Amino acid sequence: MEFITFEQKDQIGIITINRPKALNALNSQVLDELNETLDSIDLNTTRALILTGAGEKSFVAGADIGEMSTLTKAEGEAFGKKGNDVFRKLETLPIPVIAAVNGFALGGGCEISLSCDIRICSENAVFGQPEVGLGITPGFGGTQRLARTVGVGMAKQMIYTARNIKAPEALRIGLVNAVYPQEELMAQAEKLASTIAKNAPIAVRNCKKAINDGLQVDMDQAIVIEEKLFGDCFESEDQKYGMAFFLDKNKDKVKEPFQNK
Ligand code: DAK
Repeated sequence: MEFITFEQKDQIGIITINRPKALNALNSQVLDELNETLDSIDLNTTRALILTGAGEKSFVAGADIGEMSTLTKAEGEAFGKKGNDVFRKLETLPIPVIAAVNGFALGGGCEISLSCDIRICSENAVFGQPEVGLGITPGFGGTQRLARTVGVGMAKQMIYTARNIKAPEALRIGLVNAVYPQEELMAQAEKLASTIAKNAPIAVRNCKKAINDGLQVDMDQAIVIEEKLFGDCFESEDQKYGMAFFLDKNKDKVKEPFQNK
């Protein structure tokens, strides 16, 4: 792989988009490599994933404008499909994904962070959807996921004005959950991922699926989705162990790791 690195740290996987000369912009090769990397993750051992960008300046500065500039209509559609398929794969990955946004997250960069479950960022992070200033619409789900995350009014303002926002504003509007000094960002992302990884993995996965799938349908259907995924947990050994541990009155007992069974 030329532009993607993958590191396995116990139960946490870390994907780094590594194309710093172009501020980690997404060209076709980056998208292909990201797709391949997502396919290769061992979901039996990996319980949370972190996505970040190489360097201290940029998370992802968007889709590659140089590559896009000469596309024909058909090529533009193919590029858009490639991006959308990878972003959707990230969004529907069974395990939680944390975006550790370490700088610019513009256009496709903001959109890829929105495909992750949770966003945290460094103090120098900048978010925005500059597409209308380039003569295009956001094409990797920005018109859809931004509105679902920060609300319709704020998403429309960001997209129509193409104005970038800094980390404190991203925090205020709920685009990120927390802001950290750059040097603490990855440690904080790993701490968050470890906290998630300690919980029962089947239950965590079912929560992700219940939230994501439930948001696509009305409340009557959404609670049925939740009921089914709740019921499924009772077929797991982790549910039996987790509840038995709580009910056991022996004060000296030590909680064992969940087995993902
Ligand atoms: N693409 C390609 N190269 C990029 C890039 C990008 N998005 N962003 C930066 N670079 C490159 C620069 O060209 C420069 O390369 P060299 O000149 O050194 O070879 C290098 O990275 C460093 O950038 P700067 O010299 O510009 O660095 P500065 O600190 O001065 O400025 C910046 C940083 C992030 C403010 C600036 O680079 C910038 O404004 N970049 C562009 C940000 C942007 O507009 N991003 C959104 C791209 S549009 C669709 C599918 C997808 C999309 C749309 C539709 N369909 C399916 C319909 C997605 C669209 C986008 O993401």
